[in-house]
Amino acid sequence: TILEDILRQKKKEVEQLKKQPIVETPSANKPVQTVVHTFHNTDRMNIIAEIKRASPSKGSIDMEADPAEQAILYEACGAGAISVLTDEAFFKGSLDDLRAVRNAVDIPILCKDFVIDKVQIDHAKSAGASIILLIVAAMNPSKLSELYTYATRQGLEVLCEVHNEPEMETAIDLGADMIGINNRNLKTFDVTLSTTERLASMVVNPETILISESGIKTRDDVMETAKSGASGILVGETLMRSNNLQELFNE
Ligand code: IGP
Repeated sequence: TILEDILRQKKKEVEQLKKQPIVETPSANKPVQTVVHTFHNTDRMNIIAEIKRASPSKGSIDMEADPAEQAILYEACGAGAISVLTDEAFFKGSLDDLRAVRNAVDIPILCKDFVIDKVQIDHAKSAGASIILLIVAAMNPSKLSELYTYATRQGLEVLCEVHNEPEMETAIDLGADMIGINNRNLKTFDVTLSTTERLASMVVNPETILISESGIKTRDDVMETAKSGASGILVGETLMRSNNLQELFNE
């Protein structure tokens, strides 16, 4: 599967990363709000807007995008946070994109990558991320718990991503306070928003923040995820392709 291919590549990258010095971006020390706090205190749908140049399922989306400019637009439109795809091999992003975004805006930044080792967390934090993604399907529960604890102790927030019932069980057992439900099946690339409805219904703790991820295109899609219990949505492609962002956000 694509996830297996990506993880095989990541293991190699991690060995390289371990040899590289960690360079802290000055703006990485900017004080930022936690999304868990802000998302709890709004009535409207919270949007995590993604910088995404390309993807394995869609190929190139916007290779020429200027991450700083795009981030400034997102922030001006009212995004609650910005997600930056930093994987290079499959998504054509980089930690340099993340640094550029950190310099450009003051809202929280999610480092969107396939994290399997602490060293990636160190580099993400130094580049200015305040949230990291941990994909349940990418590792066993003990590794997940180790990385979760490590990130939290560094003062980072964690978005814990799930796609099916057993993964949701794992995320709940972990005590994750922010769970991302990925509507895209990473094996088939099929997208079904009903995934959000199905998995959201397993969460009983009202404090848990649910983010519906992938394939959100229209106002109806947003309504559907809200009805399922999502307090936030993660949107990439639709925003990257839009030339009228303000309109999309206002809808
Ligand atoms: C955004 P979309 O369909 O709006 O472009 O999807 C986001 O959910 C997607 O990029 C994503 C992702 C991931 C990418 C969700 N989980 C894990 C890489 C790794």
